[in-house]
Amino acid sequence: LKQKGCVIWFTGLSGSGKSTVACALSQSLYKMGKLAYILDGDNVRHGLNRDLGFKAEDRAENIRRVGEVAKLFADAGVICIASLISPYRRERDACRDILPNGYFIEVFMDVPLEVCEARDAKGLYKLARAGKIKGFTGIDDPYEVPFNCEIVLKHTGGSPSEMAEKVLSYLEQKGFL
Ligand code: GGZ
Repeated sequence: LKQKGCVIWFTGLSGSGKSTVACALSQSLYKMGKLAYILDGDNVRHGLNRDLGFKAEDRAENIRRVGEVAKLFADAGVICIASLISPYRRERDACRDILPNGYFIEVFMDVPLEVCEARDAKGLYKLARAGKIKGFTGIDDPYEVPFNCEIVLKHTGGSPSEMAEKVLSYLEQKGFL
């Protein structure tokens, strides 16, 4: 295997398109013959992190564990794509800090709450507004915008595959492809 692994870390609100773009990215990488793997908050929470909920310390632990697993994948030469709300700057930075310089690529899905809420694919915002889900990110739980991320994707920035394209050209430019 002649592949340099790295971690591509998608962060943003629920409904901001993290998983969709992550999926488009992984498909493009697959077509290029690159080994990529997605660690999705929603999925990981069914297995590795099934003991964790959504209170602050659980989210922090969720981020930490996914960061450690992502590092293992990257060490093994895989392009690991993490897709978690990961609302805390400190925990995201801690994930960055366990990787060599340049190997942690933070992608911020910069989508306004109004847009995410209007999408409401799973009806979770509606439940949160009704008070049926407590501590929902963006409604009554914090999201800390990144200060130093490598890539910012806005909802006005094109289709999911066009956004994935931006990440691909970044990877290309940095010698990961
Ligand atoms: C935020 C929640 C919550 C609360 C359930 N707050 O859009 P989804 O449904 O599929 O993705 C969200 C997912 C968030 O899990 P993460 O592991 O990415 O979160 S974190 O990084 O903060 O640990 C959402 C659903 O779980 N969900 N309850 N209270 N999102």
